[in-house]
Amino acid sequence: MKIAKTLGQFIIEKQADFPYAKGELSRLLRDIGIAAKIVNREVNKAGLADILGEAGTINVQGEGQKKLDVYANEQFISALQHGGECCIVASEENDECIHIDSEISKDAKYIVAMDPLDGSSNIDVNVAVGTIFSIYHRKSTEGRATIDDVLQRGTEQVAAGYVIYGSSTMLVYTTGKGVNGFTLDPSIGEFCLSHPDMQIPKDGVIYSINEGYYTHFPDGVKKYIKYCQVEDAATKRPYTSRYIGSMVADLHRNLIKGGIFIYPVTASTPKGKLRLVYECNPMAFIIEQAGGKASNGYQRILELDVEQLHQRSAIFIGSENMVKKAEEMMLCFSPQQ
Ligand code: P6P
Repeated sequence: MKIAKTLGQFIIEKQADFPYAKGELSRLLRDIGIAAKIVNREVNKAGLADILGEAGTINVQGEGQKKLDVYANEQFISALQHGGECCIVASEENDECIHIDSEISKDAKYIVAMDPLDGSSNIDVNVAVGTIFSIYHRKSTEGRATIDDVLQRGTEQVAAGYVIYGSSTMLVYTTGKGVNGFTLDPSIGEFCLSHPDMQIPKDGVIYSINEGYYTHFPDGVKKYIKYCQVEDAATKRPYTSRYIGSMVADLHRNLIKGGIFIYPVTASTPKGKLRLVYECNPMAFIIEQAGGKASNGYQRILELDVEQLHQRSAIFIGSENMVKKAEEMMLCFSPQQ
């Protein structure tokens, strides 16, 4: 029986893709993979261990932190602190960036921005959750890394990926040369290449949006939703509505099957809900590398100016032709102010 290539073997094999790297990015991706396996172990037994429920703390977003949120955040930060390749970490769970000043990291040149456990409100009901990460080179190699090293445009990403803790646990990532997916084989404790060269279909029949906020959506979004619901055999409409409420799970499904995910601005989230630095930018990098499209309804996500660590953005992301159609509706019915 042919053994699938492990994440570690694949990373080393692709080392040649980074002519200037001397293995640092490979080691950084390895460190993230290790933390993902540790978090996976706790997520998979969440119902058994005393790790469900509220941690009794509030994160910078003002959201109640689940115990697994806090645990996942600690595990990824620890892996990055001990791996020696990362000089500063930005996390959804922390108000400020975390500097890594250890001796082992003194020459570290990578920045990591992450959402350690996205969709955590779904943990207690056993719905798939995920980790999202984004990797940059530090802009200057002089002195200590600063917030300016973190606030870079999405186009500057060196790598991005996500882990989905679902019916199986997968790590999907890109370094700008396509997207590859690895499934965790618990029998050997390794992520194994299961989805080489992932491509999102140019068209899809799934639209993913929280229609509970319909009355608060911009007219362009309302028009697009109605477009999805109109009977038209030639374009395979009406489309199917699928919304898990876990960005990683919704986008992973659309990456494989085709589809569009929309989280627009609403009355209560006038700048959008999802965070640009550690949710929208990494997912946009991945989806574009898989042949899809990602915008805020008007501008390419990866080209948006990044001014604040926890800044939010609207996001229209997925199959290229579906995003283009939604953008047409936005241009027509909700022109950018
Ligand atoms: P709503 C989870 O809290 C999250 O950040 C994303 O994973 C998800 O897509 C979105 O929020 C769901 O938000 O308002 O539909 O519950």
